[in-house]
Amino acid sequence: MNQHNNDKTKGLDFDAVVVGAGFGGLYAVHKLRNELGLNVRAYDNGADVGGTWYWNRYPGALSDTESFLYRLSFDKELLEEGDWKHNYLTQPEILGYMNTVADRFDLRLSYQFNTKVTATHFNEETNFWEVTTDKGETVTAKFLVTGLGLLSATNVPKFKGMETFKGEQYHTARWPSSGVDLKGKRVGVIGTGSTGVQVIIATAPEVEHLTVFQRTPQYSVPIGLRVQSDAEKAEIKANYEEIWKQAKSSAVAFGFEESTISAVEVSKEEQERVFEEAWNTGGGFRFMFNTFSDIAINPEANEAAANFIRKKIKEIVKDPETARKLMPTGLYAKRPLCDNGYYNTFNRDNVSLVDVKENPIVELTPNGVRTTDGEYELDVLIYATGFDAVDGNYTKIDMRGRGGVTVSEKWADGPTGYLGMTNTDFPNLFMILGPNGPFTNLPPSIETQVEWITDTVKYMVDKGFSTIEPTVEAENDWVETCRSIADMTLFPKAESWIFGANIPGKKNAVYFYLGGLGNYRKALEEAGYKNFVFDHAMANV
Ligand code: FAD
Ligand code: NA7
Repeated sequence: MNQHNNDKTKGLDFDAVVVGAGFGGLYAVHKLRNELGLNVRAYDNGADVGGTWYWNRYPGALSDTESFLYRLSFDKELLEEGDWKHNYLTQPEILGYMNTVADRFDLRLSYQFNTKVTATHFNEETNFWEVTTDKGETVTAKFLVTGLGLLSATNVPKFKGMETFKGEQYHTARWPSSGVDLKGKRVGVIGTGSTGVQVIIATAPEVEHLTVFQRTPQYSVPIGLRVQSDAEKAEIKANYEEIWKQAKSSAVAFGFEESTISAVEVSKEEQERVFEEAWNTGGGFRFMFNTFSDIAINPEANEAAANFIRKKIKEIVKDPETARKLMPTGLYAKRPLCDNGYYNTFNRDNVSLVDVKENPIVELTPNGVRTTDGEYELDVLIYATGFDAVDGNYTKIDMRGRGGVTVSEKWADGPTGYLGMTNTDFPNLFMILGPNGPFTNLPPSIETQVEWITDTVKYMVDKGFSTIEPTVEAENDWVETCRSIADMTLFPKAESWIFGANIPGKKNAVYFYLGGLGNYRKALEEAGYKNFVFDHAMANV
């Protein structure tokens, strides 16, 4: 398409720049370059493909989506050839899969790795994006597609004395590819979210002593990790068409039907039976959404689920004081966790738990971590402290739209995205998993968005449009829709990254569309292009 032969394309280096080499970026390069025939340049600051799974190499890193659904569905042969050992995927398996995808569709050809995009400016005279990297290069492109990752910008708390600590310090999402030798060492882990839980379980058997610094106790259920037989995999593959259809029309896209039965309308015995069955099957999303319809909505139903998990913690953890500290008291309304033996790990002699709400961390010393109740000597300190989710990587870029407005200014009251992909003032910007996008098992949502983006780019090319941007009213309405759906749930009442509550000073806002993937796909279909302005300048003449 990029012919450089008329005024509209004069000075244009690429039809599209894609940022990111995770599921989103890779699929976008494939669709735009291999299917639409566009001239595409792509960047990632990692040394190779993988995104999340390139960076998160910490011990125990595991998907919490089941293996058969944590992949792309668009290519039948790729699906057919897919293989896995267990019903959940380890980080090396997922990274291997991303490499297969990259090789199969020659995607590396379009990438510059080890290259960070530092600035993206929309030029209103040319209608091109000017994309600058940390290598000092600036290129122009008509379309800017960002697959920057929603759990990608790391959150490293700033403790006094961090630079004085003589041991090693690692954030789980910047784990060295050469690995870290933890054998026989005194290791500390700060954080007990999904990542902390995994790293704690995996490192405990290896280290001399593990000290877990917990701020908020977690509700976690068993993951139900087991080997999947060839026969089971063959059956899944034989039914893949139906399976993907169901996932894409469901709410959370985790491969099960969400329950339609209210927990508060059944007897206590029936509640207990259903929870016990889900506990034995495994899976965090299954426990929250496959058991009853109202756990994330109705405080009474939520308390029934929470109580069941608390009872299990009491049964599993032998030391009553440790069990007390591990016992969550608030709502069960963060991203639902699952694990492969978390609470049981605290029965080990070499694992101890420090409650840093009761005894806050005062500082890091040359020898370890000092809390208000004493000093914990460590050789290695692991930060499992999560991410500046959703907009964290956007605000790190000097991203400017119409009138030079920066994305940080535009999102001062919380980030916004019409349909989770587009933004007023930022024409021809397409965000994959941008703000106000679906909260689900993510590959099917990523596919949905990349396919919409590709269709839209094609539509513009076919019609000869230079720019697209949503109307202000449409964006406001969408954000309002996201807010009202969120307010029907209990999620905003629990402090977590889902609402930006995990980062000190971050705006507590609605970062997701919690209406489910099926409804999101319907919303995309119904919206069409009626809420977009094409060729803004002409429209305003
Ligand atoms: P990412 O995979 O995050 O890729 C974004 C890439 O963009 C990164 O490589 C990043 O370095 C690069 N980038 C960002 N900014 C720039 C820049 N300025 N310049 C150049 N490059 C840049 N989701 C699920 O659905 N199920 C799961 O089981 C699951 N498990 C997870 C486990 C962990 C430990 C984590 C951290 C996340 C998990 N997720 C899971 C969420 C996961 O992030 C998504 O499923 C998916 O991998 C996101 O893909 P992506 O392409 O959108 O972004
Ligand atoms: P999370 O879920 O944000 O968890 C981060 C953990 O780190 C959580 O326990 C936090 O406690 C803790 N934390 C954060 N900052 C501090 C400070 N300053 N002091 C003590 N403890 C702290 O991130 P994860 O990486 O585990 O998971 C994110 C998603 O990635 C997950 O949902 C999966 O989808 C993959 P808090 O609870 O805030 O009190």
